[in-house]
Amino acid sequence: MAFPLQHTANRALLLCLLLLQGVQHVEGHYGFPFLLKDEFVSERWEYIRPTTSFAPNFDYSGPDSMCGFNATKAIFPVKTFTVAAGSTIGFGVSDYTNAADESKATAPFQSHRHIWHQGPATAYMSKAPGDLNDYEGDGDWFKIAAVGASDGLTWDYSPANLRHSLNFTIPATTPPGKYLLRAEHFNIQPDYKQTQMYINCAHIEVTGPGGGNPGPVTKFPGAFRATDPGIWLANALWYPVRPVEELKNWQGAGPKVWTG
Ligand SMILES: *[C@@H]1O[C@H](CO)[C@@H](O)[C@H](O)[C@H]1NC(C)=O
Ligand SMILES: *[C@@H]1O[C@H](CO)[C@@H](O)[C@H](O)[C@H]1NC(C)=O
Ligand SMILES: [Cu+2]
Repeated sequence: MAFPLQHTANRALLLCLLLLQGVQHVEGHYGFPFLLKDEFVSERWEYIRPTTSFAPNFDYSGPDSMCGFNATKAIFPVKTFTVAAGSTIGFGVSDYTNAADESKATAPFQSHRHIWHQGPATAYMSKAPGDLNDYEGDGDWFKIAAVGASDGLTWDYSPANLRHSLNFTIPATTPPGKYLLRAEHFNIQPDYKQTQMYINCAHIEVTGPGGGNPGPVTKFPGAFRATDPGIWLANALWYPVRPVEELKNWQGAGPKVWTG
């Protein structure tokens, strides 16, 4: 569940959503086990490196900050999705299943599900020297997206917008090769070390002419800390949100976005 403070402030919205959707959504946590591209919808854990839990991740500086819980190594091999540089792919959301270990769940994508918490999203990429299933993500990472609040009022990814996926565009000049693509949604909190992270990584092979020189680069763990501006916002906004440039121009922590 989210934190009581937020639930108090969000009670009207929450009640409204629960009434609309029945009671399945009482838990609020989620993961991104599906890969979406145009009309294509993957199976669960077909291209996404499995994680064992969809609980909120507070491990900002540990190994699980890379690709989620127990995903430093591939728990089991997944396929690599081929995508042309310049195109957009999505990470489809799933609520908790009833599996004790989420990597064992098999239920298909449900497009009426949506990302439950409000907050920004980021994406990073790291090129694998060989097979992605053998890659532990210890190479360089660069950031390709930071999605905040484009209207300066509400996070683009908020329950009110009923988004079923996090969508990111692979920069057009990304050098061809095999990459871990790390997607992250934050439930930003005003309290130190209370921001929730929801992270998954896809295995992708980028095709195209390349030509870009991605950077600046960073490492996982280590790209950002719980204390960094943008991870913990002392003035984090609840509903109703107010317009502040800080929110509109949210860039998150970690390196600057490389757009190719
Ligand atoms: C995200 O991408 C998926 C798959 O291409 C698409 O179905 C969905 O409409 C996209 N969402 C947004 C908000 O663009
Ligand atoms: C990570 O995997 C271990 C071993 O399977 C398991 O005991 C632990 O609960 C997992 N961690 C999470 C957060 O799911
Ligand atoms: Cu929650």
